[in-house]
Amino acid sequence: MSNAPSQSPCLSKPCRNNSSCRALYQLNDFWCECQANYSGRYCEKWLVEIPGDVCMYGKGDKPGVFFTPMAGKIYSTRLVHISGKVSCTPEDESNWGYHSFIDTILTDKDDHVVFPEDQIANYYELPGFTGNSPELVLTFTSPLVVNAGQEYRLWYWEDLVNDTEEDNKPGSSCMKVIYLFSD
Ligand SMILES: [Ca+2]
Ligand SMILES: [Ca+2]
Repeated sequence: MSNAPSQSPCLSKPCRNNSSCRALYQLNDFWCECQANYSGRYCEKWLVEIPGDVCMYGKGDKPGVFFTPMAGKIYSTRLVHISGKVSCTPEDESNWGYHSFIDTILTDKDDHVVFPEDQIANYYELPGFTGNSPELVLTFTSPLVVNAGQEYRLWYWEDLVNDTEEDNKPGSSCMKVIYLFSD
């Protein structure tokens, strides 16, 4: 009898979401070649885009409201600016905040702060981004666990805490919301 062929590291089908498993026999390991928009060792994470634009106003208790399309874990939320500006004074305007500060706060439906992660409703700095960056990436230290159809809100900080919003321009900043997600 000849020896049985060595067992493929891909035999257990570790790669998910229609990705291809590439066996690394010498290391007894594998890597997963993901489809577009998938990532992670097992291609277990993918991008989920919320349908439509989400618009956050500078005042008037008008956050951008959206709903999670499915249950799972959110690793990060990418906000891509589409149009419009918010302002916290009559003179300034920006996509997300004020100069180097980010004033875009993610809350749940009860306005409890979800991001920034210290859960204090305040403006903050985000390395690599400013108030006028074309996009923001809010990365969670531990994934946010969500149900399908769960409501979230993106607030302009002054509107959330009702801090000098009277002198803000009435405009809104509209964005695409894209999650890095797994089930
Ligand atoms: Ca103001
Ligand atoms: Ca308000």
